[in-house]
Amino acid sequence: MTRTPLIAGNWKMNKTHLEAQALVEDLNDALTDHDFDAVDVAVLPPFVDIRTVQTVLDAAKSSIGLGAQDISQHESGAYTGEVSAAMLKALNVTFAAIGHSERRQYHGEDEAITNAKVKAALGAGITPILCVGEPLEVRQAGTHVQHTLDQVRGGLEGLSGDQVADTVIAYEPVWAIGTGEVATPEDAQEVCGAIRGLLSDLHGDDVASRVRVLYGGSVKSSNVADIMAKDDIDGALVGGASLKADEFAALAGNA
Ligand code: G2H
Repeated sequence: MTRTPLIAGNWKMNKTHLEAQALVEDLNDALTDHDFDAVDVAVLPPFVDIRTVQTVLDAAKSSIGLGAQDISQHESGAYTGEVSAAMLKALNVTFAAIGHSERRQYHGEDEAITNAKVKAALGAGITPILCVGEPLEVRQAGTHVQHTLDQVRGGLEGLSGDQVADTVIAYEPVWAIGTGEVATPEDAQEVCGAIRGLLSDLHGDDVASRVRVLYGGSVKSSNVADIMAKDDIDGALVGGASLKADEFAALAGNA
């Protein structure tokens, strides 16, 4: 099975709506010659910027995909501050990051929550990007593979094989996030390969071969090619390097 790589830019809590407008316009221009059949590109702006970014992408008939950085597990109602899958879907959002390590660390998101959010996204036709990965102390203890696979198992609990095939999994070792300390391609492949192995055990080779597994953590235009040369790595979830149009376009071009 050939998987189309995905480069997704997680803007985190950066850019006002006017800054977001400028960034996505510049990015769309910078990607004029990009082959979107070969490599998918998406941006994940803050919630308040999504409408603005959608308007720019629609007007330009852009092939850049639109994602959210989070999604509510609830359908609607008295959940102050939450944004539902239906609201995102109505803005042409096609991806939602779920269980990013910053959500796990600062908002207490555990497997029950990530699992409910994955189901909410899939229920609305939004592709979940389930983020998993170990903190430094777990890596140092040598239990990083088990730790990460437990997060995958928990996040995908109760899904059918077809639903699993519609998800994206992003392996982001916490010690490599925003630190400039990128995992070696071999480190990343060890865990991404183990994730695909788990998917195969749970749902068979066909499903496992359809799931895109991304690496995230200090990915830049200069290191993306080495990381993606590995068999089980199908793209990248990019933070800091997605905030400059030229750098992110170069990164997508090198993917
Ligand atoms: C990991 C990544 C994006 P950065 O959080 O999800 O961020 O590329 O800045 O390490």
